[in-house]
Amino acid sequence: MKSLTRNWEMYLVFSFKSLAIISVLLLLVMFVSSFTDCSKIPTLVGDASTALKSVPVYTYKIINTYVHDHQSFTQGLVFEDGFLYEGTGLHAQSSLRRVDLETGEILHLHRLPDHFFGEGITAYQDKIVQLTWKSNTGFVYRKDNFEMLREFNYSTEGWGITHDSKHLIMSDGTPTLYFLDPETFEVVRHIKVYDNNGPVKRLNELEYVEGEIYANIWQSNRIAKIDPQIGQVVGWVDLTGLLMPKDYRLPVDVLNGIAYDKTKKRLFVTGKLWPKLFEIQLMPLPESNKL
Ligand SMILES: [Ca+2]
Repeated sequence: MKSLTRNWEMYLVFSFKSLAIISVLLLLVMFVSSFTDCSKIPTLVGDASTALKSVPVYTYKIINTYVHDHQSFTQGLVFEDGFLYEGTGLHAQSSLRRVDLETGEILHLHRLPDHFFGEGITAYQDKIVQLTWKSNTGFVYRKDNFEMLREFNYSTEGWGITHDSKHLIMSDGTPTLYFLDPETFEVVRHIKVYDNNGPVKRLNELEYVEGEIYANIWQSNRIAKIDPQIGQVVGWVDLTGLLMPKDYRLPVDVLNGIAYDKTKKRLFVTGKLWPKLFEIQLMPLPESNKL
């Protein structure tokens, strides 16, 4: 009888030990499982908590309105040394021009050969770089007299271009932005642009503004403010209504063209065939309107 009791006690102890071991194993499995799920988050997102935050939306206040050549199919826009520089598109109509901001007068004009469809431009040091749409060809000019210095090639379509002082930054209509060595034009890295709804396509004209990349989204009234390190959209600018109905007497195309005056911190925007160019100030919408 004593022996039976002893066996029963040993059985209970063994059962408790087994239960404890099984519990620990289960907890371990749950922990590893949760860790594995987290590791599936793309490294691109980096800080997942940041990615899930709502994105601020900005509207605008018009500070100044200027004349813009309504025959200019704007594909690239920069402000440099007190002048606007504009790259225009369409076959047989593409150009690079230096423009007086106040009057809209074209001060210097370079026409591209008819078979090129001009796209984005950027002013890098003492040069202007201009892309073309489907010719895989870019041009480098002297900034002061538009003398052609060289051509270069790229494998994608050419849409927008800007720079961060270290690299040229180029769009091709997809969610990808390419960072190019400004001397060799080799791609040194790229980012995929995304917001809380996924990849953001149709990135068009670009401008580097105070540590962020601004990008026109083709065929929309929106500009994305993009973190250049990870591609996350950190703000949306809604420019709906910028061009008034009375400005539509002549055919106009989409919003396109962002230029930033680094010295006076002025932001300029226009559109393809728009009769006006605007200096605007971004106005954050209330918290409740965040996306
Ligand atoms: Ca620009």
